[in-house]
Amino acid sequence: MTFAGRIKNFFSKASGLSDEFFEDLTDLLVEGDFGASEAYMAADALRDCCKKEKITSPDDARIRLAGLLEEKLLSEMPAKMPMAEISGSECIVMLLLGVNGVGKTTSAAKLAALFRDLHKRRPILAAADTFRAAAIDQLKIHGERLGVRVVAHKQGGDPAAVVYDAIEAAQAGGGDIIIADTAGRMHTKTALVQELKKIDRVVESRAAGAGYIKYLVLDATTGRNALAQAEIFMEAVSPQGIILTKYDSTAKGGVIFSMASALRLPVLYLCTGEKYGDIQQFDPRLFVREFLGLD
Ligand SMILES: Nc1nc2c(ncn2[C@@H]2O[C@H](COP(=O)(O)OP(=O)(O)OP(=O)(O)O)[C@@H](O)[C@H]2O)c(=O)[nH]1
Ligand SMILES: [Mg+2]
Repeated sequence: MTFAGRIKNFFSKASGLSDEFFEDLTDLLVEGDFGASEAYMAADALRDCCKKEKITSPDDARIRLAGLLEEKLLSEMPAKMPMAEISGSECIVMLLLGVNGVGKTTSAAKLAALFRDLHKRRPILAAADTFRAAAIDQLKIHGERLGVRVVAHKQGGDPAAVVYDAIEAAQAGGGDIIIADTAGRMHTKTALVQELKKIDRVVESRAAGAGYIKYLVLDATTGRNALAQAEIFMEAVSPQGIILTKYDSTAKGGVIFSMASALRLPVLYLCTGEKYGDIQQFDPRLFVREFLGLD
């Protein structure tokens, strides 16, 4: 049974809002990848609300919980959403960051398709993962399939130089949005951090005035480990938003609440498959309703 199905079951089978009900709800939220303290706080807040608002039926409590979780999600996200800030920019640079295998390259291709088709932009893909030869080829294949230009150097080349060239190509009239794939792994962590910082400096200096957004790509199936993975990137280049991938492969979404409170980063996109169209802008209200199995 899906996690949303279990939540639905839990509320529909509950006979009343007893202490045991709130304890079981806490456990269930933890199973859904909530952190223990977050689960406890959410159940506690629901208990207070139900008391104050004289809510007695579990069904009404579920709807109230949806409201509380949505409020929590919105209050913990930064007031200024990075997408809103950059959407009017003439030129946009997007950097995709994340550990290996999370879905950076696939997401870069999805964003290229999305920005071209929906936002009528002219994307350029930058193959700034020069660590593996296969990574460059993989991005080139996406570029061919999508009919999107890919700026690439040889394996082992300087990724910052790739991004530099992609910015030049855009400035020369070749495009208006640069989507850069980066390496998720290097020989050492220090090397990775230095490489990412260098790319960041190049964008800051070469694309001054352009909209610039750094996405942290996280794999939803890794649950709370995704938070630990985030640290190195938070330190290196301060990403402003999250692309959560492989949401189709997990029934749990509690980690999104932890991301909002622990990282104070908004989830901006949710990816739900391997096809180019499997990317959606994150909608907190819809997400909470799905998480709680509300139709
Ligand atoms: N089911 C599912 N699979 C995905 C999704 N996004 C990416 N994948 C798959 O995850 C695998 C890894 O994706 P990549 O895009 O190569 O990941 P990466 O972060 O670029 O990996 P490295 O270049 O090795 O660091 C591929 O098999 C993708 O097809 C998604 O939203 N859902
Ligand atoms: Mg890759």
